[in-house]
Amino acid sequence: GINDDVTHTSLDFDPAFDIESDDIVRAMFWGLGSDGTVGANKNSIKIIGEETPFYAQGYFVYDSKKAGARTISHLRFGSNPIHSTYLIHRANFVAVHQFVFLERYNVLDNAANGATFLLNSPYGPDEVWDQIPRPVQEQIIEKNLKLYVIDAAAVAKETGMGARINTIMQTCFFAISGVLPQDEAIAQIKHAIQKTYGKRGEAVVRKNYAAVDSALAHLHEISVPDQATGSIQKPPPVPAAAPEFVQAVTAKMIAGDGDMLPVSALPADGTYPTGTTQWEKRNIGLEVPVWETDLCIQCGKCVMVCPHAVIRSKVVEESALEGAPAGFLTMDAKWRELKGQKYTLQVAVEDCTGCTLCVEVCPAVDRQNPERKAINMHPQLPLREEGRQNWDFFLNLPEIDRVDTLKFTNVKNSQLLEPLFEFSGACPGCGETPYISLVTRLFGDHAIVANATGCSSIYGGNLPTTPWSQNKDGRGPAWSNSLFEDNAEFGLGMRLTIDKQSIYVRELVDRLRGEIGDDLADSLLSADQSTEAGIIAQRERVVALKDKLVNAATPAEKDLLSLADMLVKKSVWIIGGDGWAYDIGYGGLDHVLASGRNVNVLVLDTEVYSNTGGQSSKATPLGAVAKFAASGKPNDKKDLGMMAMSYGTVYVAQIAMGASDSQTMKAILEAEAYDGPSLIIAYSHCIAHGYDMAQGMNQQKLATQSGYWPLYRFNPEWRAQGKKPLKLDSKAPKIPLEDYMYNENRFRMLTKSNPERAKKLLADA
Ligand SMILES: Cc1ncc(C[n+]2csc(CCOP(=O)(O)OP(=O)(O)O)c2C)c(N)n1
Ligand code: SF4
Ligand code: SF4
Repeated sequence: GINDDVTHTSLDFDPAFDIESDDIVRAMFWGLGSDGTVGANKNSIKIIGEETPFYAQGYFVYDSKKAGARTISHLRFGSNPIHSTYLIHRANFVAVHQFVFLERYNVLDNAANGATFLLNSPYGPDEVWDQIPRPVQEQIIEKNLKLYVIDAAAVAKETGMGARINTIMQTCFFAISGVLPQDEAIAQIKHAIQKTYGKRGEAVVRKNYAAVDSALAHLHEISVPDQATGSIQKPPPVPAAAPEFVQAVTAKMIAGDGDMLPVSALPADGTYPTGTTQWEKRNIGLEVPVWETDLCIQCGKCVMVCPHAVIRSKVVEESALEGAPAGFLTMDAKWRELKGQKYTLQVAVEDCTGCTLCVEVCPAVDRQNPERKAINMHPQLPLREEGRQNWDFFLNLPEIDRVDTLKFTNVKNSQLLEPLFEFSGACPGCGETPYISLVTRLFGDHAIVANATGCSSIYGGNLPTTPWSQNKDGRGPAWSNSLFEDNAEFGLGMRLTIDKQSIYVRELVDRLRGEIGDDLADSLLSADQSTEAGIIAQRERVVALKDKLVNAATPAEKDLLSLADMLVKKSVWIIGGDGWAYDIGYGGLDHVLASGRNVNVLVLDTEVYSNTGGQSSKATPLGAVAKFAASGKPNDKKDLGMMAMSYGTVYVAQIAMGASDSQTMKAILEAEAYDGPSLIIAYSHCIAHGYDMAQGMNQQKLATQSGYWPLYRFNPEWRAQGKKPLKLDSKAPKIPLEDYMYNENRFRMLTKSNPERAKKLLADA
C-alpha cells in the first residue's frame, strides 16, 4: 500500500494479515540481473506446472536497471488452484544466489518458521557460518531454518559456465524441495536447457548439462549452531558520509524498502540530486583488477574503456600522499610536463563489475610471463577493505589542473580528467558507456544532455540512483529524458532556449554597461570560449558581474542577474541508441541535423533495440539474427552517416573506441568544437551480440579491420579551408569479414539454423 501522507487517501493495512493455506509451497529466489535466476525459475515453474499434478504460479520482481540489479522470483505451487495476487511474504523456501545480498538486503524477513534456506556461498561448508552476518545468523536460529550451501560460482567456473549459476541453483532447488523425484527433475531440467539454449549451439547445452550433473556433489547441509557467533555486522545501505536526502530517501530505495516511503518524502517537482551511484556499493565483481607498477606504462587505456568509470588515475605532488594507506601504490609520473610528480591508478573495488575490459586492453605485458599484465584480475573479497580505504584516499587527492598542465587532446592525458558519469548500472562490460564517460571528462561541467529512452536512459536516470555526477565545484552535466521518439527535438529545444536566453542576456549587458562598467561588459561580450581556459575566465567574469548586481532593483538588472550564467558556453548533447536515431526518432533527428544549430548528437549504435531485448532496427547489419529478423536480416544497415553528410553542413564521424581510441578522442573534440550540428555514430558492443563482453573492444578492432566498420570524419570546416571534408581514418580491410562476424552469436546462429542462407548473406555482406 502507498503511504499517502500528503492527500491522506491511503488506507491502513495489517502487513501480517494472511489467509494463504499451509499446503501451498512458497519459494523465493534472490538473484542478480543477468545471472539467469529469473530464466531458470521460469523454467522451474513450467516444469512443475506441466510435469506434476500441482497448480503453479510464478511472479518476478526486478527493476528496469540493466544487469547487476537484484531480482526476486516468487514461486507458488500446490494441490489447489492458486488465487493469490500478492507477493510471497511467508516463504517456506528461500534461495539466495548472491552471498553479498546477506549484507545488503533483509533476505530472510519473509522466511517462515522451519523454512529451507539455500545459499550460494564462496565459503566452504566449514567456514560459511562464520562469514554470515550476525543478524542473519540470528534469524536462521530464531526461525529454525534448514541451511544448505553450495559454491555455485566454483561449479560454474569448473564446467565452463562463466558467471552463470542458474541451472546449478535450480538443480539444488529441485533436489532439496523434493517436488519431483530427483532423476525426473534432472531429466526435466535438461529438457528445459535444450529448449532454452538449443539454438545457441551444442557447446552451450553441453556445458549446462555438465553444471547440472556436478551441482549435487557440491551441495552441503550445514548444521546450524544454537547460538549466533558471527562478528560480521550488516553495513548501513549507504555510507554515513552520504548527504541527508540520500540517507533519508535514496538509501531506503537501495535497500528495497522504497515502497514504504511516505509520499511526502519524494521531491514534488521530480528533480533528484545527481551523483548518487557513488553511495550504492554493489560489490558485484567477483574479481577486480590489481595494478602492477613494474609493468604499467601509464597509457590510460584501461581508464578510457572502463564502462563504469571505476578505474581511475591521478598525478599528484608527492606531498599530497602524506597519510596514504599502507597499500596505496604510486610510481613516478611519465610526463615531461609533470616531472617529479607521482602517478597512481586506483580501482573502486566495490563498484567494479569485474567485466575485465580494462585488462583486455592493457598493452603492457610481462615478457617473462605473458599471462601477467600491468593489471590482472584477482578475487575481490580479500581486497575489499583495503580497496575501500585506498579509494577514499584517492578521491580526496587533488584533481589535475585542467588549464595550466597538459593539453587534454589525447588518451594518455585525458585519463587524468575526472569523469562526471560514474558507476552506472549498465551491463558489466557495456560498449555504450565508455563514450558517455569520455564526453563528461571533456565537457561535463558545461554539458546539457537530452537522453533518448533506451539503455542509456535506464542506466542513466533510473531511480534510485544516477551516475551523472558533479565536480567539487558542484558543476556537472544537467540531464533529462523526455521520450524515445522526440529526443532530437527535445535537445534542439534546449539549444534554442540557451541561444534565446544568451541573445537576451547579451542585450542586457550592453544596455546596462553604465552600471557594470565598459571593461567588464566588453570582455563579457567578446569572450573567446573555444577553450577550457576561456570558459573558466568567462565564469570568473560572471561572478564579477553578479557581484555588481547584488542590489539589482530594476527589472532589467534583475533579469540580468538571473540569466547571467547564460553568458557561459553550454555544450548540448543529444544521446540515444540506434532504435531512436535510425528508426523511431529519425524524423526529428533529420530535422535537427538540417537546422544548422550547434548540437552534438551521439548515437550509441548497438545495432539493435538493446534495452527491450534485442529487436532489429534499421542499424542491424545484413545477416544478423535479431528479434523480428529471426532468419538473418535480409537487407543492409542504413547508412546514417552518408545521409547526414549529404547536407554538407553537418559534422559526421563514425568511431569505435576499441579500434582507435585516438580517433574517438579526435572526433568527439571536433564534433564539440564545430559550430553547427554534429553526428557521431559510435560502435557499441552489447550483450545482445552474443559473446563474452570482455572481448568487446577486441571485437570493435576486428569490425574495423574487416572493413565492416570503417572509421571516418567529415568536417564541413575543412571544405571551407579548401581541404577535402572527408577523412577515412581506418586502413583497407586486412582480415576476412567472417573473422569478425563469426565471433558473435548474432551472426553465427544462422550458420547452425540455416547454413545455406548464412553463406548467401555473408557473401552479400
Ligand atoms: C514510442 C516508444 N516505443 C517503444 C518504447 C519502448 N522502448 C524503450 S527503450 C526501447 C529500445 C531502445 O533501443 P535503442 O534506441 O537502440 O537504444 P539501446 O537500448 O540499444 O541503447 C524501446 C523500444 C518507448 N519507450 N517509446
Ligand atoms: S573490470 Fe570492468 S568495471 Fe572493473 S575496472 Fe576493469 S573495466 Fe572497469
Ligand atoms: S547497450 Fe547492451 S550491454 Fe549496454 S546496458 Fe544496454 S543491453 Fe547492456
